Amino acid sequence: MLTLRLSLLVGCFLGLSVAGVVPGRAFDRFISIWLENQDLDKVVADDAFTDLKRFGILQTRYYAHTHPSQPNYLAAIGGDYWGLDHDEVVRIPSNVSTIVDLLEPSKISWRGYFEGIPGPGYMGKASVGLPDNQSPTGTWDYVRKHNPFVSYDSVNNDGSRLLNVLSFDEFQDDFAAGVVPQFVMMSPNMLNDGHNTSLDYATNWAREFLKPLLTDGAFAEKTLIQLTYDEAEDYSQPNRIASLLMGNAVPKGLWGSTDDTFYTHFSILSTMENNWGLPNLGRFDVGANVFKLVAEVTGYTNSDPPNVSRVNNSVSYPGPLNRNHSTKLTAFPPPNLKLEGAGGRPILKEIAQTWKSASKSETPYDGSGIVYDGDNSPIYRGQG
Ligand SMILES: *[C@@H]1O[C@H](CO)[C@@H](O)[C@H](O)[C@H]1NC(C)=O
Ligand SMILES: *[C@@H]1O[C@H](CO)[C@@H](O)[C@H](O)[C@H]1NC(C)=O
Ligand SMILES: *[C@@H]1O[C@H](CO)[C@@H](O)[C@H](O)[C@H]1NC(C)=O
Ligand SMILES: *[C@@H]1O[C@H](CO)[C@@H](O)[C@H](O)[C@H]1NC(C)=O
Ligand SMILES: CC(=O)N[C@H]1CO[C@H](CO)[C@@H](O)[C@@H]1O
Repeated sequence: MLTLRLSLLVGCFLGLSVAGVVPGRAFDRFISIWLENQDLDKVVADDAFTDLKRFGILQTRYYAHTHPSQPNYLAAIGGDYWGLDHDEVVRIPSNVSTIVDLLEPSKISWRGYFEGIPGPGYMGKASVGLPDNQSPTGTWDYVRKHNPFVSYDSVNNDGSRLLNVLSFDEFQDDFAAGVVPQFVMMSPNMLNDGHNTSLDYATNWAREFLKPLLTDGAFAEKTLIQLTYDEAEDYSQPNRIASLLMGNAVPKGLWGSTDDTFYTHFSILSTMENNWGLPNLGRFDVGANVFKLVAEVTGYTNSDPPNVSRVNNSVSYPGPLNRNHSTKLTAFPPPNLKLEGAGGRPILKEIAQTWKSASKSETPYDGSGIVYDGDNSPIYRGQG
């Protein structure tokens, strides 16, 4: 009798907690955790990373977009980095959409968590963390350049969206309460992410941080956890980074395996679109390969970009945020309104509406998956 009552109670509780979770085709939640500035070959030789690798899929052909950090973070949620080649404060106009615009109409919850951010939606360039939050030198350990959300006016002009840009303390609260949102991007502070420390400092931090997230029953829903790097360290080599997929959405049979599909941070967007059948942004999200463990479930076909042997991604291509005047373009390019993305859907209706007047304008986005960099600039063509 007591057992029955208990299980009824548990049933009710679970019923409540999962209400509102939008099921995905291969996972119900995605958490991407970003470390800083390491080359793939060094990361895979590291002890703590090797330890974690036993619980996940190592993506061996994952390329960051450019140097330095900031454009890589922006690319992962916006489908472009607009030629950005620096880490200073930037603002991207409100008519440029992000993953947030794709998730919200589908009622998929999201949050960004940034260690040491002094308050929700904080827009300052940097901040000293709280005393209990590791700031031994009293120097900056939260930095805006590792938080892409607040640079998009479509997020920072909207108070309710800013309230989703929180600290690691709030992540721990959400985790304890079983209410971590369905799309999460998080950056540790400048010490824990390895920026001001070292490769093994960051991987040891990551191993400790991930332990509770990887235990059985840590999440009630299928959760995919990505541990990735913003960019490689060596600017003279192609920008190849390590990315590891873990969590209870990874079948045990794939633990310790590798995935040799070609990816960039735009693949985060195409993977979300594919998993939840979302519309697209009409930018470089369209044509980016979908994480293989998802593509295999949905039947999505990945392919290498046509110029794969030339991919270098060490210098930013031209764009409105480039400070190199010879490669500066003035306008943010219009999205291509006519592409179908990995979600099997056209561009988001609201984006098409906003950019209607530019529907005849040329755009660099053609859905081909070609990778561009400073030595291989995007080509503007008619939409179609
Ligand atoms: C990290 O290094 C930067 C310089 O690259 C410095 O401005 C900042 O104060 C340092 N932060 C910490 C927490 O050491
Ligand atoms: C990649 O680009 C950088 C910067 O232009 C250059 O120094 C380097 O030689 C290139 N590497 C390769 C392998 O092409
Ligand atoms: C600026 O762009 C030009 C043309 O692409 C290139 O040759 C030059 O190396 C760039 N300078 C810097 C500082 O990136
Ligand atoms: C998008 O916003 C920019 C900056 O405010 C503006 O210059 C441009 O005309 C806008 N484009 C469209 C199609 O709304
Ligand atoms: C199809 C395509 O974009 N090819 C490009 C691949 O990259 C090289 C140089 O990086 C370009 O010269 C090609 O045009």
